[in-house]
Amino acid sequence: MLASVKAQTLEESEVPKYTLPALTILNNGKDVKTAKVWESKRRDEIISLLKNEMYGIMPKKPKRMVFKVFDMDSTAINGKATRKQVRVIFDKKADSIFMDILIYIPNKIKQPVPLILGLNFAGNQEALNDPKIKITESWVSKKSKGAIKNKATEASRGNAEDVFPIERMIDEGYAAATIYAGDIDPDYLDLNNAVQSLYPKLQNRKDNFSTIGAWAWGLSRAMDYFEKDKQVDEKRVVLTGLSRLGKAALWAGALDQRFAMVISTESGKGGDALFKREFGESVDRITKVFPQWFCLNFDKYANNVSQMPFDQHMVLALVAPRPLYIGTAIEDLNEDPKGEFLSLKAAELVYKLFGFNGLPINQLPKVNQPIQTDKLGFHIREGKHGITAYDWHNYFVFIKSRL
Ligand code: GTR
Repeated sequence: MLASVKAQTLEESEVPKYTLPALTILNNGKDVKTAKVWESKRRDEIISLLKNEMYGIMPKKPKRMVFKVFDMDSTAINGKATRKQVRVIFDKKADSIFMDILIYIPNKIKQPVPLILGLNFAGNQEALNDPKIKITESWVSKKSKGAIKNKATEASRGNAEDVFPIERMIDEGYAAATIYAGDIDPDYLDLNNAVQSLYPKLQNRKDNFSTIGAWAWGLSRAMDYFEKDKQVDEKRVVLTGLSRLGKAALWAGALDQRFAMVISTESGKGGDALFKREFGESVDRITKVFPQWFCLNFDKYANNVSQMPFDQHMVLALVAPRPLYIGTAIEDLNEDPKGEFLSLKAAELVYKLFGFNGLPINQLPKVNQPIQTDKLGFHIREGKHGITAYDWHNYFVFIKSRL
């Protein structure tokens, strides 16, 4: 049984007074006045704070990693695309630990093509109703549609076509790639299994990389592959993610500057929303319901949010000066839409250091009124937690003029 969880605030009037940790003051107390000092000094300070206290430290790029293209078919999606499936074995001496990248590349484009990447919740076979996609053999949640005893089945093919619209991406001239998050690290409490088992020296450390950290690490390994794939323009890779996978996309995009753009949908606490508002999902809940997501050091903030020396505006600021879009929904109170907006609003300071615009407003915008500046995007749509055609419409507008 789960230990009792502190009640969650859904009343704006109960939001405590808080001060966000400063983005542009160095640990030695000096102001960061230029993008150069941000890049050369403050960025690293913030990254080590977030690694130590929240997401865990991360291993470097593995030396013995191998990529095996085990499927290639130029007749996919009615001849519009080439499907590739690539197995990434992180360490050739431990080949039972791998992730499979599913990639579709538009056939009409002959030069290296920009790509949209996102993790998926229950196996690559969910991404498109294409019988040639390998069904994941990794653990999947029992809640996944079609899962039997934590294994994916044929019944799950194409379940998530709306979440990550591959055919639309192909039609718009982008390659699409997806990876099952659970190939990298299954979403249950075991901080030493899957990819973490490759790094025994990190085990039992309070700053060992967590599940969200592992997913982010896996996204960077996908980028290692794209750098080698001549059909992909690795300088134009957009990272996307919904909800917990948005948390991972943001963290990967924050750390790995090879990603050209990040789009996060309703990633909430541990993603784009401010913890210090203490509105919606609490740190107490997230550390008890999902103890695998963050490193053990993070648990000490469960009922101690005011003492946190960091908050999520720092993660967003690390994406600067690259384009960043946050999408949310009015009924998704668990993720705290206002806290998602205010987090982006706080992060704009760093975009301004680089000479780019901040958001033209100070308050959460009205529903269905998207804002797009030179580098930032935000919308709050009507409806519940999830991702809709409306979200994707706005993302494509943003991507087209900024990638
Ligand atoms: C919820 C969790 C959120 C969000 C979401 C999801 O239960 O409270 O932080 O990540 O799951 O991933 O669907």
